Amino acid sequence: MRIILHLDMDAFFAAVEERDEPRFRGRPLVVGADPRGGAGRGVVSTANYAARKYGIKSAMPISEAWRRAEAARKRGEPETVFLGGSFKKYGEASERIMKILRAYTASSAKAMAAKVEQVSVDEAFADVSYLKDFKKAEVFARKLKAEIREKERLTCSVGLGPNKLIAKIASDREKPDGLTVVRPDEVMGFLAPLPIRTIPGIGPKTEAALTRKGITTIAGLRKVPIEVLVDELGKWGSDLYRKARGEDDSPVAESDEVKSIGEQETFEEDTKDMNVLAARMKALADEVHGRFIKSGFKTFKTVVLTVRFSDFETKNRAHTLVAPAKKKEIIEFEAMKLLIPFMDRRENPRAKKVRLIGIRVEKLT
Ligand code: TTP
Ligand code: MG
Repeated sequence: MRIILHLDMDAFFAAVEERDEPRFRGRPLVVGADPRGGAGRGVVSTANYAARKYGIKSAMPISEAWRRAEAARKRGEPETVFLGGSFKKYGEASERIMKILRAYTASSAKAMAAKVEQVSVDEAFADVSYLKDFKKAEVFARKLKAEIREKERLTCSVGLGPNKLIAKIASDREKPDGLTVVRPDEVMGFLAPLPIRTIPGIGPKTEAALTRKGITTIAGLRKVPIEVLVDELGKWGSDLYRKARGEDDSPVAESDEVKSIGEQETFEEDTKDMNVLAARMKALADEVHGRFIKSGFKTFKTVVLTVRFSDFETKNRAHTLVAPAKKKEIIEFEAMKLLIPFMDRRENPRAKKVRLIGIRVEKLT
């Protein structure tokens, strides 16, 4: 039996601001673009729970958030604080939290098999199967939460389940400061009443397609035969069929477990300028190749590109060559090919700026 833990910080950026600025505490707070009195462009990064009561949420246009905050103020409710955000600070807090999670997971007895996978700035999975039972895992999760609260003075929500899918859905159920445990025999009942969009991967498109058929809950989704889902949605349909039943065997992948050589660069200023990006790519490919040569490895077979947008959303794209290679030009060429879709709607539909790019080579011999 596996026991997977998913940790997600509560209203992360906003919580860091509240922590560091006592006069903001308890007030509705929005981190995002400058609202410019309602004329601002750009979006909300996040809102704390007080601001969410006004209907303000991540990715909403900042002008809309401003309107809602103003409407609340005119109703006599507390005024909302708008902040541009200090991403360096969030990044540092994130690093310290991930360190706590890693140290904590590794310091427990028999933790040799424990693995931690960071998936975003405020979110990570840990495989704690070595704890053997859910009761112990629950005690572990409580201590972990207490440690983060004490050391970092921030709250998080944790989900425990038999796989990543269930752990992830569970951590979101009792936010903020939640702890949700879903044992293997509880999985089907836990999922049944939840709305279909709770399943990671169901975006607005799939949701709309299913709602048109009258399917709104996961229990409802389970009534659809697999052939119908595959017909409608292709391969994703069969994934969905399994997810509706709480099945997921994807491993918690320790990111530095893979032998790889890589470099990354955070830009002074976020950019969408292809010329700037291409120039930095070339420099990175150079550095990576230099380290590859020094490493003593003879060939690589996979080139991986990491792109982090200004809102910290991070994507990795990899290409594995048909034959092992050793030339710098191959790294450069393959990384560029992977970067191009980030310049348009394919990988960047909201035309976000890029904060960081990274290149790494893997499958070294
Ligand atoms: P989330 O974990 O999605 O949100 P959250 O931590 O603010 O709130 P919750 O309590 O619901 O988990 O994202 C983590 C941080 O990533 C968030 O604080 C800000 C940033 N972010 C953006 O900048 N833009 C976005 O669209 C989202 C979803 C998040
Ligand atoms: Mg969060």
